[in-house]
Amino acid sequence: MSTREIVICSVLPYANGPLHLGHMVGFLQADFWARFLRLQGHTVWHVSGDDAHGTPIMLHAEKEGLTPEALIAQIKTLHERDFADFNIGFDNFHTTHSSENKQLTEEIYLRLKDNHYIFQKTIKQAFDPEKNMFLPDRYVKGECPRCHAQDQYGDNCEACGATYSPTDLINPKSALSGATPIEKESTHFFFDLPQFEDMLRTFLASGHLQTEVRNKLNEWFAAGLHPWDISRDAPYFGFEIPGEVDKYFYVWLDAPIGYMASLLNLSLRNPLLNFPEIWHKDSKVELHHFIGKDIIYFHGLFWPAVLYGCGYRLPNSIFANGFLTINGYKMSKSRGTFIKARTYLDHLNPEYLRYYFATKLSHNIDDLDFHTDDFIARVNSDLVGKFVNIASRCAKIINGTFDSQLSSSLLQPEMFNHFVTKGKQIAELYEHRDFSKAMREIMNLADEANQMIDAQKPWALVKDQNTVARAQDVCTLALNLFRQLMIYLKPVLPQLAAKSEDFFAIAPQTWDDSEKPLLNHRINTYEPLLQRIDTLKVNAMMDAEQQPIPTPATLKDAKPEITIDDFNKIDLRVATVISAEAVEGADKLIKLSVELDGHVRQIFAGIKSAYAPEALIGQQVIVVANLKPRQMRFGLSEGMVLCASGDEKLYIVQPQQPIDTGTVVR
Ligand code: B3M
Ligand code: ZN
Repeated sequence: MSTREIVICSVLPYANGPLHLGHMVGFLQADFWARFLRLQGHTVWHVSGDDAHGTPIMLHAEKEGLTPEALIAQIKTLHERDFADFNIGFDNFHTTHSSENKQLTEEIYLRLKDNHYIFQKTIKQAFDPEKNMFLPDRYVKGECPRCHAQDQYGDNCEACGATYSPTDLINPKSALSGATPIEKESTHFFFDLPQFEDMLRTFLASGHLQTEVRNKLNEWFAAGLHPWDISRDAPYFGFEIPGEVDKYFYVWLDAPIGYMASLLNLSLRNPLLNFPEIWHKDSKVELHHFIGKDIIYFHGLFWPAVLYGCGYRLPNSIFANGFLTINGYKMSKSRGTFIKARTYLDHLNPEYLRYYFATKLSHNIDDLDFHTDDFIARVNSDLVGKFVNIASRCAKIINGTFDSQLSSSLLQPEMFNHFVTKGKQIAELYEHRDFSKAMREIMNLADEANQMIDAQKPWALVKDQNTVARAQDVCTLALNLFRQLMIYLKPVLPQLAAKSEDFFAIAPQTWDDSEKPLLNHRINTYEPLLQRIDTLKVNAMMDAEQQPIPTPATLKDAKPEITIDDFNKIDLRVATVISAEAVEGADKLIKLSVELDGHVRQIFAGIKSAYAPEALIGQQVIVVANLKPRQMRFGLSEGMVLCASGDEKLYIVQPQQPIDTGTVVR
């Protein structure tokens, strides 16, 4: 087999906050692939880095009282720690705010300019006169011009889906200062994407994209390609455009160049990596991108066009993944489904998640669900119940009865060879990034190994002098099958594989080692390789992300907290107002007679500012029926009418008629 040189670029996460489990989907999938290819003997360079520029990061730093440089340095440390603890084996994790990226971005810009792919145009944009800056679309809010929903962003309406520009909003406001934005002109630099249409269509047809990705790109072709604004005005956190004043490169121009920068930075330390050769038009080095499905436009159109416009090579593939939901819900902080990578690591072994994602990842861009019950069941049943079980059942016999010595021949070589043959299929599934199918094949083989052990019953064979030798052969076969499966799982479970290699007292295995049996060899004493997932730990992880319910104390003019027992003392009843009149000498009071359960009661209510007495007659209200009657200056008040305040106004609380359950469809 000829070896390949392969560059894998994992998406660059924004240096604007912690990583969450949704991020890990793409990184883990790229890591599985990288580790698989390395096991196959190929040379792999897996790189990523933080995406450090742009307005949100600048404003975030400002809010924290930090320089953007300090913020992105802090976040990079956190990101790197999360990656290391999830065993994501990057060859380099760099940052777009680096000298390499500045140099490359400037070079690329100048090349594109020389090649007439850049033009200038004066455009009008929303400008915040208080903050003294141009406002990105997301920082202008106002009323949707189509459906009139309030508080919509400047680029599209979440209520009706309309897309527009911030200047179309009715009554627009700056989300930063609340000021009404003005329109201001500014000269911007545009990358002339439409010039690349033919080349992009050819790229698209090249067959290295997932069907869904290709369909998306085709939609964009149909809608027509537009020039791309690659500049932003000061203040901005990014690289200044050479030769211009107060103009910066838009974060999305220098972000993908960050892949190159990460490789360039790595090449400074690693002489085996030939940086110019990677980017050469006729490069033999493979280039693969792993991205989220929300950024296909940038990677499927802009990035290949930028590379091509500079005379560089194109990517071999752009592999997009879907989003992660948690127990069926979108990730949301308020719902407690925003699970940070660190929170997971605080409670659970990273290999559980690595395996679980592997069982869910296929070749398409469908969303995947982290379902906690399913997660626990899958990992416990597959990894502990099937896979590790093979070793634990047989290792103890070899350790205890045979002085840890494996037999010198295989009991059923055909079974071992069958696993070799299956290994080739599994390798193909890995190659095509069909991880879930690969996991299924591996677990089918684990079932076969367990069935063989069940049929042979080594624990019984070992008790009889006439069969004891066979027990050693059965366990030797079983442990060899386990070792093959361990190699097949190694891209996904590097830690478990390393522990197993220690147990076998063998060097780190490569894929090919699965074809050679391990015989006449002394193994180490078996130690449990993996614990079952403890449900309590999963619950603790979920609890850790629950947002505290706002206590009444955080409300304006709040009263002290009461318990449910306090509340249960209150007897609430529906009553009907039968008469209502103003009280002479009291500005706020209305004297009400209400009918409650066949009795009439008199209640004085301080609601005159909000209601005309006559409007209340015939209305249903809710009364605190067990309030101790109070003698007031104007008479006895025998209860209280429930009112609530909201929007600075006062409202009486009224019962809503129950739904007729006979017509409810469930
Ligand atoms: N930082 C968006 C994201 O994290 C952006 C990707 C850049 S990749 C060059 O999904
Ligand atoms: Zn709308």
